[in-house]
Amino acid sequence: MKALRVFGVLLLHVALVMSSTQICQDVEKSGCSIITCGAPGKDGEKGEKGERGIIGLPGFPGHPGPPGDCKDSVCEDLQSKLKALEGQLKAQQTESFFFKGRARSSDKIFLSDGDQGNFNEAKARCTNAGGQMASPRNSDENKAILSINKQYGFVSYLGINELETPGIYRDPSNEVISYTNWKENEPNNYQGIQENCVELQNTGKWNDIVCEAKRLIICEFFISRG
Ligand code: MFB
Ligand code: CA
Repeated sequence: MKALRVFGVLLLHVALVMSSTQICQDVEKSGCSIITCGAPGKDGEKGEKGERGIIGLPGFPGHPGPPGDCKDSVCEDLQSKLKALEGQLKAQQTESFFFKGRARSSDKIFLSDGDQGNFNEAKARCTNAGGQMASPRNSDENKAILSINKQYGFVSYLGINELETPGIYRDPSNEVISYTNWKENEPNNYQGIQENCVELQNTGKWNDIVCEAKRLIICEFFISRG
């Protein structure tokens, strides 16, 4: 816009110079001697401010704005539903990412983030999370824990151990266990080495192992029935 105005002023100036030259030549032709034609004189004083010009051309269209300028209630309804669905999808994606290893029994929930560790690491993880290492008390719980093994494709630790009294297996609260699901010929303290901890193999059967072995960490949390 500014460039256009500057150009216009320049054009006007050229036109004026040309017309004054024309007048000068015309006078010369008519033999008039009053006006002497020489080099152009100094610029005159700045004139008064001119009148406001005509309105300029419209500008280019702007960048597209954010979507969402609905024109009717149908659009508004769809838009709010879409927004809600997007929120739900995001929440579910987050949930399935963090809780892939999840299973339930009547009064327990079993959780695993897929990490592996030795017995002490597993025990610390689960107690720090407010639970304890998964310790099946019946075949239902054993199945639930097994389902997590299969989700990750790893063999898991159980909280059951004979650390306190060799030959006597206890759960994390130090109770002597009643339910067992040992594999054939287990527990065996293989090759005369004390295997004080227990793994849940992917057949669902138990095997005693050394507590330094790394296995899938699965924790259990009691669900209060109200
Ligand atoms: C043994 C088992 C032991 C080890 C070993 C590799 O069975 O009892 O705990 O897992 O396999 C032969
Ligand atoms: Ca064994």
